Amino acid sequence: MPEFDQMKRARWIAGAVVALVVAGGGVAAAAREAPQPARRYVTDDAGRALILHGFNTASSAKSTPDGLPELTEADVEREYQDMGTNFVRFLLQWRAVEPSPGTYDTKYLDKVAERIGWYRKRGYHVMLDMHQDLWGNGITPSKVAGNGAPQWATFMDGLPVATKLPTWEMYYLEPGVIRAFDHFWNTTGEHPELMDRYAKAWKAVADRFKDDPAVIGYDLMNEPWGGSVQAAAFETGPLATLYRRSIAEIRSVDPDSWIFLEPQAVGVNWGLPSALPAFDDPRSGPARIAFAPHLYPLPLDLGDDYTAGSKEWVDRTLGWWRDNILRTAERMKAPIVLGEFGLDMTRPGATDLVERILDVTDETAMGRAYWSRDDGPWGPYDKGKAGPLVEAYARPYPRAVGGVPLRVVYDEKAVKLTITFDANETGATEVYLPGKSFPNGGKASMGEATWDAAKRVLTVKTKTSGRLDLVITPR
Ligand code: 9MR
Repeated sequence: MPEFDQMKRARWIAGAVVALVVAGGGVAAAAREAPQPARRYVTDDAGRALILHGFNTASSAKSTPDGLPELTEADVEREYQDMGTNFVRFLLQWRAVEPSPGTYDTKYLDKVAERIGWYRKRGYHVMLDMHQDLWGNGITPSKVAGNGAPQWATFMDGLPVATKLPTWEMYYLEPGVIRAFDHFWNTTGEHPELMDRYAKAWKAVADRFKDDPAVIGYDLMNEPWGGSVQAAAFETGPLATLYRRSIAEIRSVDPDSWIFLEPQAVGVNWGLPSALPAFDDPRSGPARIAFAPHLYPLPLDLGDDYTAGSKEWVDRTLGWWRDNILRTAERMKAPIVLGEFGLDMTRPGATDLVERILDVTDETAMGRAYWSRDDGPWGPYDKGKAGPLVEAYARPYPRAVGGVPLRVVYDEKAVKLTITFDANETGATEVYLPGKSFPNGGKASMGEATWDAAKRVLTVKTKTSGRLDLVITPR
C-alpha cells in the first residue's frame, strides 16, 4: 500500500477511535449484564407480529440518473421463489424526491409506486429508506463518490474533497463533506432551512404512500453522520432534532405507518453503544417507532475474513453489538429491524458469518435486510447465477404471527419448526416453507392449516388465546 493510503487509513482508524472514546461508557456498557430480548414487533394492519426478512434494493439506485434501482418485476419474482422474502428496504434518493427546493417529482414517486406494486402483488412489506452516503453526489464535480442529497442542498464553502481515496468511507473525513453535514445539521447556524426541507420531503413521500398497504414505513436517514459533532452529542442533539421534525411532518399526513430510526453509523455499526434517545409518537394509539441499526463488524471493514484468528474478534463484536442494540431498543421501547448487514460472499467464511447473523437476529426477534440485492459478489446472484447466500437465506420462518412470538426455533436435522407464541385475535399465522426441506409443503400440529403451493406458505388458524407451541413438519 503506498504511503499516502497508509496515512489515510491511519486517519480513518484514528477518527474511529475518537468516536469510540467520545461515545463514552462503551466499555462499561459492554461489561454490564447481557440484556434479554424484549420481543417487540412491527405489526401489520391487523395487528399481527411481522417477522421481516429481506434485502436492500438496491445500491444501484444511488447512481442511476433517475434514482431508481436496476430492478425488474422478474427479479422480485425470482427472489420470492428462491428465498421467500417478505420485506424490502427500498432505496430512495432525496435528490430525486426534491430536485429543486419545495418541488417534489411526482413522476419519480410514480415509478417508485410501480415498483412497490411488484412487491405488493407478492405480499411484501416495503420500508422506504432515504439513502445517503457521504451526503450527496455534489461533493465532487465528477460525482465519483456520494449519493442522496440534491446539489442545491450541498454547501461546502469551497473546502476540498479528494477525488481518489482507497475506500469510500474515507470521504466522510474530507473537509468539504464535514462542512456539508455541518450546514445540514445547522451546526454552523447558516442553513436552518435544510433540515426543514428534509422533514417536508418526508411529508411529501408519506402523503404519496400513506394509503399503500405494502408500505410498512419510513427509514428516515441512512447511516447518519454528524460531521464535526459526533456520538452522544450528535445523536441526542441535531439527529434527534431532525427525527422529531420529520416525525411531526410525517404524522401530519400519515398517522399509521411505522417510522424507523437509525443510530449514528460509525461505531454503532461495529458494536459500540448508541445514545439515541426515546421518541414520542404523536399518533393516537400505541407508538409505531422502530429502531433500525446496521451491523458491519470492524475486522471485516478492515479486510479480514470470518476465519481463524479474526473469527473470534468478529464473534466478540457480534456479542457487543447484540447487547448494545438491545439496550438502545429497550430505552426506545421499540422493535428492532436490522436494516443492513452484508459482505463479499466469495470470501472464506462468508456463509458461516451470514448463518451466525441470521441466528443472532432470530434469537433476538429482529427483522433483517441484507446489503444488498444488487447483482455481484456481495449479492444473492452474481452475473445472474445464484450464489451461497440464496441457500443460506431460504430458511423456514413465520412471516406473520397471530399473536406475540416468544420463541421461533428451526431444528434443521429434524426438519421441525416450532413457533411459541401468545395467541391473540389478530389473525392467522403464515409460515414460509422452502422447497428444499419441505418439498410437499408442511403440516401443523394444531389448528386449521391450508397450504399454498405457489407461494410456499402454510396458513394456520389456531386458537386466539393462550400460549401455543405450533409445530410445523413436512407433509
Ligand atoms: O456497497 C456499496 C458500495 O458499492 C458503494 O461504493 C458505497 C458508497 O455509496 O456504499 C456501499 O454500500 C453501503 C451502504 O450505502 C451503507 N452501508 C454500508 C454499505 C456497504 O459498505
